[in-house]
Amino acid sequence: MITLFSDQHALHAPAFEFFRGERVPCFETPARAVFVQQRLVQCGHVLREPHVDSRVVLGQVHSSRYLAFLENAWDHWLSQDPGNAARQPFPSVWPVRTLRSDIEPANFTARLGLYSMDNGSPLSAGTWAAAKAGADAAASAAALIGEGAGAVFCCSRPPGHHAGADFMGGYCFLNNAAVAAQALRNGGADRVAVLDVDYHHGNGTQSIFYDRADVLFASLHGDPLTEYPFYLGHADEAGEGAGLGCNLNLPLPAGSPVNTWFEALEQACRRISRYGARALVVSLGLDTFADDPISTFALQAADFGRLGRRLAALGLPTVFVLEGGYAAEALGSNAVQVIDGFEQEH
Ligand code: OKP
Ligand code: ZN
Repeated sequence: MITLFSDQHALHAPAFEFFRGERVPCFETPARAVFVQQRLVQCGHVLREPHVDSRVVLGQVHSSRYLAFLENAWDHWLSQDPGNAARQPFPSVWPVRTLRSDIEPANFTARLGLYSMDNGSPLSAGTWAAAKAGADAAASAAALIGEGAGAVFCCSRPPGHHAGADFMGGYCFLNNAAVAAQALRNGGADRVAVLDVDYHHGNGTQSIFYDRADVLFASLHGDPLTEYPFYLGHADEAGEGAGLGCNLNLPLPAGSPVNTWFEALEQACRRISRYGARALVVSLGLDTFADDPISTFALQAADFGRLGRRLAALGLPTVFVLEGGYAAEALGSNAVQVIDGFEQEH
């Protein structure tokens, strides 16, 4: 399988996030991608650099004012106070119900809140460059599929599936899976399915495509009643307008066993087949792993091979985009299990 990797990911390296009211080291670290990169190389995969600029596709899935804010956020932060170079910006106020989000405030913290769903998406100097390289990988993967590649794996970070059209959230800034799906549509695929197997619901991806019939979003994830992102991902969210019937959520109770997870995967796969997708994007979160420090599902290494084999059986050109997964040392082997399982069956 073609694998795409850019070392630009390492430019996104905030030091801490908030967890239970305290500053803790970030769970989403550069080491994550390095573990995957190293394992890919060890297993004989040849890594390529992204070669397509995602700028135009980004403008189709994100609002222009959000993109402008994100690209310039660090410079604006520094312009408040040069000492901010050693500090991390966090939002502290949000335009929730009754407040206006149509007017962009001049104040930096107010704008940061306008464009964030939580305080859990720390920025650093190189966030834009890293996130843009991930989006470029997604656009490149779609281009390679257009040229006849069977499958492409994007080894990128930060993840993307919580990022909506005009907000960051849950360690995510640019929605790489949405970029891949939109780029596949632009390349002529009539119908594209996005399957999100991350532990957390891909609220950003769902919302970007919610009113569209040309992109099916299917997700299995921890029940939002108890699991992040809490405010989206319920079973009754079926899509709206032209997109009604093109959204499938399979929330599972925290702590669900492996067989329950694979039953949900089976349902999602059958829905994708029935939809008649011409291409597949997989939001490949590996935080369903039993040893993940922030999640509660129970997959073991061999289960990731089984996942890869089931996805291959869909028989679709496939773009894999790395999302979450916080047992960093195990990420490489679990990612390669999926890839090798997929290739075995293809
Ligand atoms: C991102 B992905 C608050 C901690 C909660 C939310 C988890 C984001 C997961 N600081 N963080 O879907 O793996
Ligand atoms: Zn996750």
